[in-house]
Formats: sequence, structure tokens, C-alpha cells
Amino acid sequence: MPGDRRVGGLEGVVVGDSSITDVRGGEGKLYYRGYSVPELSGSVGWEETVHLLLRGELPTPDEARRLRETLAARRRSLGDLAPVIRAIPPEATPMEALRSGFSLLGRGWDGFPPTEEMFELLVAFPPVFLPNLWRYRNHEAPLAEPEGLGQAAAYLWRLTGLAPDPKRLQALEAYFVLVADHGMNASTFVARSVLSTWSDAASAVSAAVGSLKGPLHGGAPSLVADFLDRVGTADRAGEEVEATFTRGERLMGFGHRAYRGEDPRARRLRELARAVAPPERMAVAEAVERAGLAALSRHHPERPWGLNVEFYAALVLEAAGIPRPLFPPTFALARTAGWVSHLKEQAQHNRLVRPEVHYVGPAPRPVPTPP
Ligand code: COZ
Repeated sequence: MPGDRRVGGLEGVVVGDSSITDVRGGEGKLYYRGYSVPELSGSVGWEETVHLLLRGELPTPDEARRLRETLAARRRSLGDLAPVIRAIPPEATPMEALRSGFSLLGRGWDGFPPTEEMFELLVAFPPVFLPNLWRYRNHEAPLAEPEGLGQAAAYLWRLTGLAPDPKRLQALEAYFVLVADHGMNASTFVARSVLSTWSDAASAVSAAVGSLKGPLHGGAPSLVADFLDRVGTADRAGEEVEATFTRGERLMGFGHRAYRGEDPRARRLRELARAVAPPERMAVAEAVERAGLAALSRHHPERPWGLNVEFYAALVLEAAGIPRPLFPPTFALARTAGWVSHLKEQAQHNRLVRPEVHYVGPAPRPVPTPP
């Protein structure tokens, strides 16, 4: 069909203004409200990041304490979510279960604009829902979290019942900070589009989970871990990388639409992984990194290549003791802070999202008369 262009990836299309995250792909830089994200991940915690994204500024110590207490109270207000968890079929993957869980959380949430309480409940939901879902499916009772925990520690406690190792907790919290938001990525665009119709924030976040589930977006970290298992030892990295290309598949954890070269979060995650991952696992990962970048440059010399956020995230999540099937929903747990921040911004300047498309189908024609 002449001029037939499939709906592309909206590359280069500017859909509006946002004051939340500045993705400078050409420079390999990333900022939340003007602060460097890799630097933030080494100096502030999760609740400070949520405050920055949702309310626009880093909190004072007192504001951070109050938000930590508020989110803990929201987690406790959810109870053990047993009715929601029992309503989800056992064969649903954790990401599919989270998609449904958010949807059930939002039953009755009609009315526009969404409230701050809804945003806080959405942020507080995954660290209760995911551990309780996992323990329910493993025939273990849900665990009540001790007083005074931040969200990252509460997540690990509810999963394991153990006080997390400080180094691993710090690495997991830094991972949460690094992936909390990323500008107008696919899932955020979906969330803002859903809310723009005056639908509710839970429907928007549930739709965003559906988008993040895809391996081209947020579904990759568990696939990276699977690939490293398949490689096994560093000396087999080149062979498995080439086999991936031979099968016409993609190397999980490599490449990014916004960055021509390395994702700035990948550098920070490599440091975090080196601090917490077993040395032999790190050696396999570094061998795959080298072989993958070399192969991508050979197969696609038209552009520079780098890792994206998912590659070393897999080692950080493994070291934190997160079960592999929970890797993608753990990414969603962190990205919920970004999604609700964008929903708040969308609601403040809302306009129904309704783009145009270039029609390339048949010209108008008469309806055939029935025989
Ligand atoms: N491994 C192998 N080939 C890759 C590749 C990868 N990781 N990423 C892109 N390519 C290839 C594509 O197959 C395509 O080749 P053809 O033109 O021959 O079809 C070419 O490079 C360009 O691909 P695309 O237009 O999709 O690039 P874009 O920059 O838009 O894609 C994404 C970005 C993230 C989709 C990416 O490169 C990818 O698929 N990564 C693997 C999945 C992943 O890590 N997802 C997490 C993202 S944070």
C-alpha cells in the first residue's frame, strides 16, 4: 500500500511538557527534578525519592520521617490482601497477578482528579501484595512487618521474615531509586493516557503494569538471569551470545531507545552488583557484557551500543534474595512511584489523549446489496 507506515514507536514525538524527569539520551544523563539519578541512588533512600517525584522537592528529615510513617500506615491499612490474592488464579504469573491486584485495589475509585491518598495506597500496595502472593503460593503465612521499616526493608521482611543484610538492603533501595521513573516511557504514557479520560488512578497503574510486562520494556531482568544461567561460565559467553543472534533473538539487558550508548543507570548498577553479587556470577555477567557489546557492534554497526538498566539489576535482585519470578513486579513496585507522579501531573493539566493516524486503508466504497 503506498505510504503504508505502521504505527511506529512515536520516536522523536514530543507529547507535552513534564517537570518530573529529564532523560538526556544524547548525553547519557538522567535527572529527577534536576538531580542526577545515579548520584541520588548513592545518597538518598526510597521515601526521599518518592517525595521528590510526587511532591517536587527532596524532603526535610522530618518530611521524610512523616512520609515513611504514612506509607507504613498505608501498608498496614491494606491488611494481608487474602481476598484479593485468593481471587487471582494460581496460574497467573506474578506480573499478571499484580496487574489484577491493582485493578481490584481500585474498585470504586471513581471521580477525577485522583487523590494523594490514592497515590500513597498505590505506592504502598506492591510491597504488601507481592510478598503475600508469593508466600500464599508457597503455603506460608503472611508476615506482619515490624514498626519503623522503610519500604525496601518492609518488602524484604514480608518476603523472608528476616532483617535484611544492610549491604543488600542498600543495593535494593538504590535499585528502587534508579528505576523509580524514566520520563515518557511506554508504561508511563499508557498510564497518563488512561487517566486523561477521567478514568481512575488504579486503572491507569494496572494498564501501566500491562505495558511494563513486555520484555522490550520491564520484563527483561528475569530473562537476563535465565541467560546468565544458560551461559554458565565466562568462557561460554561468546558462544551463547552468537547463538542468540543466530536464533534471531535479542540480548536482554542491552540497548535502549533513549540512549545511544550506555544507560546512565547501568553504570551505577554495575557498581552495586560488584558489591553484592558472588564473584563468579559477576565474572559471567562481565563476560556476557563484553561479548554482547562486541556482537551488537558487529551485527549493528550503525549505532553505538550499551547496557540498559535491566542487565546488572538482575544480579542486584538475586543478591537481595528476591525470587526470580518476582523480578519484573519488583521493577513495577519501584516504577509505581513514577507512574503516580505522572498521574498527578497529568491531572493538574489534563487533556484527553487522542492522537491522529494516517489512514492508508481502502477508499470509501458502497456497501454491497444483499443477494
Ligand atoms: N539484541 C539484539 N538485537 C537488538 C537488540 C538487542 N538487545 N536491541 C535492538 N536490536 C536490533 C533489533 O533487532 C533491530 O534490528 P533490525 O533492524 O535488524 O530489526 C535493531 O537492533 C534496532 O532495534 P530497535 O529499533 O528495536 O531499537 P530500539 O532502540 O528502538 O530498541 C530496545 C530499544 C530497548 C527495545 C532494545 O534495544 C531491546 O530490544 N533490548 C532487549 C530487551 C531489553 O533489554 N529490554 C529492557 C529495556 S530497558
